[in-house]
Order: sequence, then C-alpha cells, then structure tokens
Amino acid sequence: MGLLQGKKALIFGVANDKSIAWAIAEAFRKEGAELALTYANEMVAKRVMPLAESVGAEVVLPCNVQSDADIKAVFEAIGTRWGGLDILIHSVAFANKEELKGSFLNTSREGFALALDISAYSFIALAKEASPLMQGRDGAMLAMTYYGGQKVFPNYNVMGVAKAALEASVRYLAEAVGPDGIRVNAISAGPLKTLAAAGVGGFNQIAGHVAEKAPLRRNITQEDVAGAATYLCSDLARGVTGEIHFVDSGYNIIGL
Ligand code: 1JT
Repeated sequence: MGLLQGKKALIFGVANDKSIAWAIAEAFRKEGAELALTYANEMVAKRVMPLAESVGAEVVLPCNVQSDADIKAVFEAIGTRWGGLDILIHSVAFANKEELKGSFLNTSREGFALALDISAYSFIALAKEASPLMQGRDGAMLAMTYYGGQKVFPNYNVMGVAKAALEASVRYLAEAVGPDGIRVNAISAGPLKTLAAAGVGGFNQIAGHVAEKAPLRRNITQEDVAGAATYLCSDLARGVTGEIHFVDSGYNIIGL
C-alpha cells in the first residue's frame, strides 16, 4: 500500500513540468494520494491543465495567492469536493527581477511587500483556510525554502528576507496548529533548474559551486525533494513538526 494511500493533497505552485510542486504531485500520486492543483494565472494554465489531467487531479483551479477571494474559492471547492484535507503543499515565491540582483540596499518598500506577501504571508493565509478541513485527520503542511533565508547569498536579497519570514512562520504555525494534530514543516532545497531559477543571473555558477563543494558532490533533483516531501507528509513523520529539512546534498553543513 502506498505511503499516502487515500490522503487528499492540495498543491500550490505547479507552473510547468520542472516545478518542484509537479515532482511532488507525481510522487504523491504514486504513493496513492488524491490530488488537487492550483496555478498562479492564465499564462501557466495551458501548461498546467495537461499535467493535472495526467495525474487525475480532481480539482484544478486558478489561485493568485495575493487574493483572499481566490484563496477562499479554492478551499470552498475542496470542502465541497472532499469534505476534508490531509496535505497542503506551498511551493510559491515571487520577487521583482530587478531586486534579485545587485545591492540589497536597492530593495524598495513595494518590492519588499510584494516578495513577502507572495512568498511568506500566503503560507499563513493558506494554513488558516486549510486547518478547519484538517481537523481530526493528522494533517501535514509543507513549504519550500532556500538556504538564502539563513545565510547571505549574492543577489538573493529580498527573497532571503522572505524565506527567513517563511521559515519563522513554519515554526509559529507548527505551534498554532500542533494541538489539532497538524504538522508544519519546510524543505530547504538546493539550487534547482526551475522556472524561478531561469530568471536568475549566475545560476549555473551557483549550481556548479554546490556540485563541487557539497558532501554528495552533485546537485539535487526535483525527485530528491519529492522523496523528502513524501516522507514529511506521510505518517512516517508523525513526530516531526516545525522543522526546516535540508535537501541540498549536505551543502549547508560545510563551513569552508
Ligand atoms: C524565487 C526565484 C525564489 C528564484 C529562487 C527562489 N528560491 C530559490 N531560487 C533560486 C535561486 C536564486 C538565487 C540564488 C540561488 C537560488 C526567482 C523568482 C522569484 C522567486 O542566489 C544565490 C538568486
């Protein structure tokens, strides 16, 4: 029997077949989960629809996580269709491209608010709507983060601050919903070639450095992240909450 047999999983953040969220969807399906997917906007809809169909997703809806109305509509649909929810995946981030390069001093008030709204606050908003649907069913919530939320990386800038807020939110949410038996964790993934990474200057250099210096001497894959996500959202991780779990070939343990 699959590790997630019969569990109902709602996944935010599929943009294309390189998305971390997509690798998670495929892995969850293989382990017997039922899936619902959301996508950010009409631009990605034509890519996401065929993917959703190929895993038999029962609910596929647009959701701009900046919109309370969009979020409400998604959870209303989940409540109607499933009557409950076991797993929530947050794999969503955004920052203005101009603020992911050069000096951190050039972070604007608007850019800061935007990056933190989409990349950190949205997890809190989704958790608030998900928790009533997770009552009495050992729910699990999972967010995606990056080491730039803990240490300084060139160009990561405002995203680093957003990931720091997201990681702290994982801990505060874990405490808030823990009494209801709901667990909240994050995976800190090593650099991956996704749509998000495509817009980042010098990304290949970063990936090359990790492959050279990390204990495993390679970059991670989307499937590596999906494997850890499967464990963290399964009952095997029933005693694990509030954790930032690195899936980074061990890069973060190295000092020099
Ligand atoms: C976003 C982007 C969030 C790229 C991201 C991200 N989280 C990780 N990456 C990849 C990355 C980016 C930089 C980096 C290392 C990894 C782009 C769109 C907005 C959200 O520098 C060390 C800059």
